[in-house]
Formats: sequence, C-alpha cells, structure tokens
Amino acid sequence: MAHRVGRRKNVKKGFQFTLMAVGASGLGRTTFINTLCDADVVPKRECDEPEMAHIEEGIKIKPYSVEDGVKISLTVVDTPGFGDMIDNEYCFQEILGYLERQYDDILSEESRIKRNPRFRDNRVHALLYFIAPTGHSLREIDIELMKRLSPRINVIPVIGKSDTLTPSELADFKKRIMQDIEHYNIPIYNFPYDPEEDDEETVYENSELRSLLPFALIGCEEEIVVNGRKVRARQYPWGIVEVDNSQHCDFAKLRFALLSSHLQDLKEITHDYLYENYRTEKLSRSAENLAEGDSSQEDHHMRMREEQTRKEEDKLREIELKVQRELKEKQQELVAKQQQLRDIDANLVTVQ
Ligand SMILES: Nc1nc2c(ncn2[C@@H]2O[C@H](COP(=O)(O)OP(=O)(O)OP(=O)(O)O)[C@@H](O)[C@H]2O)c(=O)[nH]1
Ligand SMILES: [Mg+2]
Repeated sequence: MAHRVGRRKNVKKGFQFTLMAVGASGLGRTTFINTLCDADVVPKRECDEPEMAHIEEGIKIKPYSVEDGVKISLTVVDTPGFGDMIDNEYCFQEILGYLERQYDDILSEESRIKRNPRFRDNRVHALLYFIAPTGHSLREIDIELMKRLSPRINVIPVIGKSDTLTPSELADFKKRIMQDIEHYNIPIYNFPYDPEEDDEETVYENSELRSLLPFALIGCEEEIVVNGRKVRARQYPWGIVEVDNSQHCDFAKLRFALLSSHLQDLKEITHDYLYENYRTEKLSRSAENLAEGDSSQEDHHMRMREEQTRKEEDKLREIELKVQRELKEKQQELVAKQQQLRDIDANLVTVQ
C-alpha cells in the first residue's frame, strides 16, 4: 500500500528541473524561454519606452515556473539587466549569490532533525550563457562570467539570434569561441563522456552534442504554415528560418539534451559535484573560523555590515558615474546648440 502511494506521488511530481538564462539585453532570452516552453512564460519588457532606456536598473533575478502537468516541472530563471551596468561586478555577485543561496537552503534543510515536507529544492541545474552573434570572439565579460560561475553551475554557452550569421560565419565563430574557452580554461559543461567506460551510444551522442558547442539558437514564438505544415519560424523577405529544424539551428538538439537525454546528468553533476564542493568549502570555512575563534555572532554581523557598506558605496559610485556621464552629454548638447546659434547668426549677417 505504502509502496503504491509512493509511486503515485512520484509520477505526480515528475522531474523537477531549473534552468537559468543569462546574457546581455536583447539577445533573445525571453523569446528563447517562451520558445522552449512553448508558452508565454516571460512577459515582454514592461518599460520599453526609449526615454527610459538610459536608466540603469541593474540586474533582476526572476524565476518563472511552468507546470504544464506533463513529466517535467520546469523553472526558468531569467536575469534581465545583466551587463547593463558600468560595473559588472555587481551582476556577477548577484548571480553567484542567488546560486549559493539555493545551496545554503539545501544545506540547512539537510541538517534539520525534522525535515520540512514542503521543502522545495531550487538549485539551478544549468546556466545558458547567451553570447552575442558578433562573429568576433568572446568578450571579457563573457570570459569572466563563465569562468566565475562554472564552479557553481553547469555553464552551457549558446549564441543568441544566430540567424544573423551566415553558416560559414557561424562555423568560424563557434570555432573561435571554443578556442577561447580552451585557452582561458573555462570549465563549461561539455557533455562529458569516457570512451573506455561509457557505452557506444552515449559516446556518440555526447560527442555530437559537444561538437555543436556553443549551440546556435534561434527563437520565435509565432507559427507559420509551410507546405501545409505548421512550423515555428522567423520569416524574412528572402526566406524562413525554422526553430525546430536542425539544419537551421541547434535549438531542437539543445532542447532534447536539456529536457530529456541530459536532464539527469545535469542534476547529478549539480548534486554530486557542484553542491558537494560548495558544501565542503563552506563547512571547512566555518570550521576554520571556529578554530580561529573569530566566528562569533558579532564578527559575523560586522562582516555583514561591512559588506552592506561596500555595496552601498559601489552603488553610489555607479550613480556618480552616471550623473557625470549625463552632465557631459548635456554639456556636449549645449556646445552643439551654441554652435547652431552662431551658424544662424552668421547666416543672418550674410543675408543682411
Ligand atoms: N533575428 C533574431 N531576432 C530575435 C531572435 N530571438 C529574439 N529576437 C528578437 O530580438 C528582440 C529581443 O528579444 P528578447 O527575447 O526580448 O530579448 P531579451 O534577451 O529577453 O532582452 P531583454 O529582456 O530586454 O534583456 C525582439 O525583437 C525579438 O523578436 C532570434 O533568434 N533571431
Ligand atoms: Mg527579456
């Protein structure tokens, strides 16, 4: 009896998977998430007025849950505002802080005597990092983000809006990105396999997915009818690009890997390796602090206050820089206006 109840509960719960999408503004994160979930999960930007565009809002971390009653309960964490600030340090800290807080929650849940039956594991299993389709190579912010976050999360690099590159540009771009990733020693999730240990199918599947890295993505929420068949595609005067066509982009392959073939692997690495490392680091840190005798509440509060002050100072510095920039723009406008006036005066004199 108990066995049956347990099974039913499991079926009902299904798999739980959490994904985070990070990348500069306008690379198609929202469109991708909605395409992946085949629903309007993330609303379009609320404040899109051009006159608001210069306002630095900073990064926001927003989880959205998709419970469509099927096998997977998917949570997608969007991060609008990434890279919009003058100082990106704040963004890195915010994302890292979010990831670590989910680990902390598990850590404290694990050490409870009585487990909370309603506890929800919100650890993020993969981070899709959107690279701009520039056709050049990785930028400093790309390298830094992937490098700093990969000890805490499975980082999977993707190229947003990849339909803006031709197939040969895309192939070159992918190659350069992978060379950079190797050169900077960035431990991304590269569909690990062991030819000695793994079965043939796994080796084949993983090496194919690895060869696609970074995945070229195209997002589109609209459907059009092609040869009597409904497809999700972007339509241009010269043709269409289909989201689910592997000849056009890697969306379908990535979707299958994330939500089906590699879901379990990503979860296991998160739990057995990334979380375990975090746990060991954290516990040994507190053990060290205890040994040094400086882990008193007071010290902790003082460090928190210092951290708070540092954050406030950073914020002030950002505001100061913004005001300076605006002032400079206004001065330039003034100079331009004065020049215009002088030109008008000169014209008037000539007319007279
Ligand atoms: N060419 C092309 N355009 C795309 C693609 N995906 C989205 N877009 C367009 O790019 C614009 C920005 O897309 P969003 O999905 O809002 O981008 P975002 O990354 O969520 O942007 P923010 O939330 O503003 O940071 C929209 O006009 C989309 O229609 C794509 O794959 N290719
Ligand atoms: Mg968005």
